[in-house]
Amino acid sequence: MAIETKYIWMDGQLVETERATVPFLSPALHYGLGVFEGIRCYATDQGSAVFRLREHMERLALSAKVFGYRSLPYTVDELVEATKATIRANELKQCYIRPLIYHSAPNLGMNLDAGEPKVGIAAWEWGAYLGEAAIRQGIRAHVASFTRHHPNVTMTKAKVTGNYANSSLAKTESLRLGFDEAIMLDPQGYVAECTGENIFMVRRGVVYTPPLATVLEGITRDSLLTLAADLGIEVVEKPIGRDMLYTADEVFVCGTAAEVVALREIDFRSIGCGEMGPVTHRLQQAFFSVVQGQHARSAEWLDYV
Ligand code: PPE
Repeated sequence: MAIETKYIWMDGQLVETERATVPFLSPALHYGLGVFEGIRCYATDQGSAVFRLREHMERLALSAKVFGYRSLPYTVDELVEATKATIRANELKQCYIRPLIYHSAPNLGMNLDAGEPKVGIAAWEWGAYLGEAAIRQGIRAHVASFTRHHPNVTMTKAKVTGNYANSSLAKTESLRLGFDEAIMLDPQGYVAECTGENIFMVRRGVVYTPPLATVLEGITRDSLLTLAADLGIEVVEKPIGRDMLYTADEVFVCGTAAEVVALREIDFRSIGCGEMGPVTHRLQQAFFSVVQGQHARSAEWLDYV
């Protein structure tokens, strides 16, 4: 189904979607030169609220810095306000938000200094990323034959558009093999992350997740670590081998688009009892309670539109 949205914010103006276009001869398109964010806005009893909006826009600015831009045409505060204006203009109660900084230049070329960053923000209704059933029942994953980025090849802290060719290779392979998602190993062979989610495992009540060196610093990941601490669940960040996933009691993934989803099977091995485990369930419930405005952390993490 095509994305339905009326207006897209393009460099300071709300433009009708049909007119929000980028030239074919754009270096962003040819070389994957851009950085982006994925953000969600939820309907709550007090109105629409964006989850950790400021942190997402701060990460966007940091992605641009890692990528090599020396300055941006907008401040984080301006991008926060532009996001809210986009949601209001499209009369959305809940939505997914996609800010994109893309490289624009008079000529094709890879030198960032020969062009300038342009900014767009789109918002549209986007349901459960891995399907409604995934949230309740979990999904089946495989370990991808493609390796996740080496931090000195294409860095993992920046959400660079071109980096997602790597995710696309793994995701397409996974779906063609009949799985729902791909687990990617880092260049050393340790578990890194999925194509668009961070990964966790649970063993004897303790939650383990790979350290940040080779994965995206996920905002949902950070939120779950905080919620786990609030619930008195111990969390350890350490390198994880793929067989540690096979022998875990529970494995789950999280991300803005995916939210919190259990992996009930990996590489044809059922994980734990083969369905969402109790720790995953507690964290998933806490997460949804936060984004629906019903949790002690809601006030801190929700930004009302
Ligand atoms: N790792 C990767 C590689 C990643 O792309 C995401 C977000 C995460 C971890 C989780 O980060 P966070 O959203 O801050 O918790 N993936 C975004 C894009 C997904 C897409 O298909 O596009 C997202 O979830 O919005």
